Amino acid sequence: MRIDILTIFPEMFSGPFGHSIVKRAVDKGLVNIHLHNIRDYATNKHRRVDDYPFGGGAGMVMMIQPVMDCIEALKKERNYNEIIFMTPDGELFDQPIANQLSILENIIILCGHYKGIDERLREHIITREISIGDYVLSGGELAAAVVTDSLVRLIPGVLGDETSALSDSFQDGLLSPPVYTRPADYNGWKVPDVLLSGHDLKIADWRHEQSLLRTRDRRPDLYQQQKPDASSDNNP
Ligand code: 6GU
Repeated sequence: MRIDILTIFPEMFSGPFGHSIVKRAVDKGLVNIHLHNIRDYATNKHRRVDDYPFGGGAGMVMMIQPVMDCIEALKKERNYNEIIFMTPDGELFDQPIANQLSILENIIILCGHYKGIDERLREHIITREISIGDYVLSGGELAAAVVTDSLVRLIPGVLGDETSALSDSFQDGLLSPPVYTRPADYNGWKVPDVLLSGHDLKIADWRHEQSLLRTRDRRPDLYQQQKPDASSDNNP
């Protein structure tokens, strides 16, 4: 998978992409992440990428020209499956969207700033608009880093078997069960006996039950969407 990120702050990505799983995936060649500074494509004298809004009002608007020239240059080299614009009025990002995007070959992610981008970019060139939640960030960079991280960990080979993304919270519509490590007794704080039992089937049952309880208590909205459990079909 190749991800091209268009931003006026490429340095903001060195933290999130320079560590842990994303860095390992890049180093292993499982994903290619390219950062493009939109300002490098501005042709005007002061390399401006924003201008005043027609009709007046507060805030600046990201101009068409530098964004368009950057995207056109990329599209000359390869086809893109999606050109995504990060924006708080986009579709709410979730695990199913992450799964969809993670199987694509080439995507562009455009990070917005200022008051927004010229609407004509959204009409004519953007294919998908994504928000990461109902709150406002100063720009699309942090949101793009969140989306990229969630995609990269789904690419086959990025995670080992022991950390398989299949066991992540949300992957089956449920929250993950609690986990414990040594010591089994920390000054009287004990690990549930079943986890020390060595009984794999009982442990799997306990974890599933904990997932259900957690989801019911913390995310009733997700719990409601659960398919009825086959084992309770015959219950009165
Ligand atoms: Cl994608 N951008 C900005 N600026 N704010 C956000 C967002 C994106 N998603 C949630 N808030």
